Amino acid sequence: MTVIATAGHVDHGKSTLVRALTGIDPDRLAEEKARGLTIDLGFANLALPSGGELSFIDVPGHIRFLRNMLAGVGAVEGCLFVVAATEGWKPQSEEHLRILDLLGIKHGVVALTKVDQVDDDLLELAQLDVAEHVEGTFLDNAPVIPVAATEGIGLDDLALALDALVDRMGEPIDHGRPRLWVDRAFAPAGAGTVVTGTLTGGTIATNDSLAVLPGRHEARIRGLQSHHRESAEVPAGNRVAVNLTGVSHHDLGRGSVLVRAEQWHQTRMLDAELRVLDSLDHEVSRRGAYAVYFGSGEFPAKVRVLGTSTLLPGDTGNVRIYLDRQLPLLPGDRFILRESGRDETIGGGQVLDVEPRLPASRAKPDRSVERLVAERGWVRAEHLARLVGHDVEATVAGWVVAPEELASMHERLLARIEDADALGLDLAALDERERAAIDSVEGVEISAGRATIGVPEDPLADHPWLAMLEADPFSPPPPDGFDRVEVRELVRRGTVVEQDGVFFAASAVDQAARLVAARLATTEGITVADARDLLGTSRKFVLPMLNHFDRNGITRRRDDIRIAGPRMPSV
Ligand SMILES: Nc1nc2c(ncn2[C@@H]2O[C@H](COP(=O)(O)OP(=O)(O)O)[C@@H](O)[C@H]2O)c(=O)[nH]1
Ligand SMILES: [Mg+2]
Repeated sequence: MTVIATAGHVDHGKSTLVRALTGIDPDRLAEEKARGLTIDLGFANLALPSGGELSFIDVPGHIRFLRNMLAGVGAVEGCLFVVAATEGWKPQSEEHLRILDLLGIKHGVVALTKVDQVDDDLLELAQLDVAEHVEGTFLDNAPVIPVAATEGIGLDDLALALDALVDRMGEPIDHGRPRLWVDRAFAPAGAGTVVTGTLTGGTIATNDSLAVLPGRHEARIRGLQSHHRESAEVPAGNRVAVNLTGVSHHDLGRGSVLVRAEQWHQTRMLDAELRVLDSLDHEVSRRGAYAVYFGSGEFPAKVRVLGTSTLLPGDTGNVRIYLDRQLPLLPGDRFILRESGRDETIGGGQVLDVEPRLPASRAKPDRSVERLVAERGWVRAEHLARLVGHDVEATVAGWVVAPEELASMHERLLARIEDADALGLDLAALDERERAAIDSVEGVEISAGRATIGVPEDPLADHPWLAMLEADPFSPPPPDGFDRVEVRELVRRGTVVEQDGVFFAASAVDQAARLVAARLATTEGITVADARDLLGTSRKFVLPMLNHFDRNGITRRRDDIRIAGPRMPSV
């Protein structure tokens, strides 16, 4: 479903046209009905000839209510632009067109109203007037449909043109990051808090928990309505009424915004591209109290021009905007900038960077992801996604890294691996970024929590102590002077056997077992003294050896002799 806004000068017939098309009077308020004047936003749905549905946000044309108009157009992508044939182009025709243009709205239909009040010549003049004023804008090639709402003239043609408009606008974008700018909040009896707005960016569903911003409130969706129908979920691009629990209607209102907190970066400072209106009669410098309009909201702001010190009418330049509260914004978000004091529209544009890192004097904002990464060196992929509004593939485990940062990290890690002892670099000694990057060091091998380059040579192969043990198998030397870590590792591997504080080469144990087995083949048992003589060693060594045999079932002890155990090697 598609949402569009009306636009155009006051009294040109916007509300009358919406009512004639939809049967719904968008002027809801008693004061509006009494004065015949739109003050605040109105809403109505149209069943299109094709079977689709279109929602209108009807905006006031009177200059005094421009901020309400801005709240209505902040989240739409198309418009029904109304010009009365009787009056032709008027100041708010111009201002509304400029605003829609600055907001990046690309699609529209022009209704030339009150044609029952003009003759053919005047109608032709009005058509030329419109054509001249929309030239070079997004309405340049838009259809212009003559209508008289009060007489029912042209309404079918307009409905067809709106159908084609909806086609041209295409499907609303859904990037899984719903955002609902609130345009109304109220508390109907017995229903908690209800807000309405235009949903963009993603789907919301009942029971979703949403952050209510600005502020710290969390609310849960108890019920959802779109086009006056209850639904369990509502996709992007729809008008929606949301029944919320957990938040009072006093805590939110027009300009509040509902999002999933974890998906958005909330910012008070942003860099943006600003297009200054041609028609402005002064330059834009740093002074002045500004109001910036995002979505349905109006927010006080300070502005600093980046690069040059001032922007002239018609210029496009970059500015840093300082808000007085945090908003969930993204690059590409459109805004209008007005000067509060003079009550005039300065211009508008789009957000470039929601988390500027460089001081204003050096900032050169644009929308590239590469710049964001380059300015940070290292940025968590999930944080970057919040800064750009879409997922970015991580360079190394969970991080997006600038190429030159990663290269220098690799160099540092390589040097540390080369400096490490033969077992390799202990991963426990690395910080988080180093650990994330170590996998991608060229040629690295990770094993048992250590990093080496290439398959590590076994530092224990041909160990000198092992050679000494083998050289004197039954009177082995102690490991004095050898690295304790290496000694422990040799025992762990079973290359060396430890018993009662004495270390034997495993091969010595095997050899001794075979000698004892051979002797026990000829006699029932041997004493310690027999074994000592058999191995040609002393009690100091033969006792641990026999104890090792007992423990491993090679021999069994019976009083003072050893007899064959179940694991005695066969001879
Ligand atoms: N004769 C005639 N009057 C119209 C037509 N459309 C609107 N009007 C009248 O113009 C006045 C302003 O209309 P309204 O819809 O309130 O204008 P808005 O301010 O643009 O919303 C009302 O008195 C309408 O009855 C039309 O097509 N023909
Ligand atoms: Mg109106």
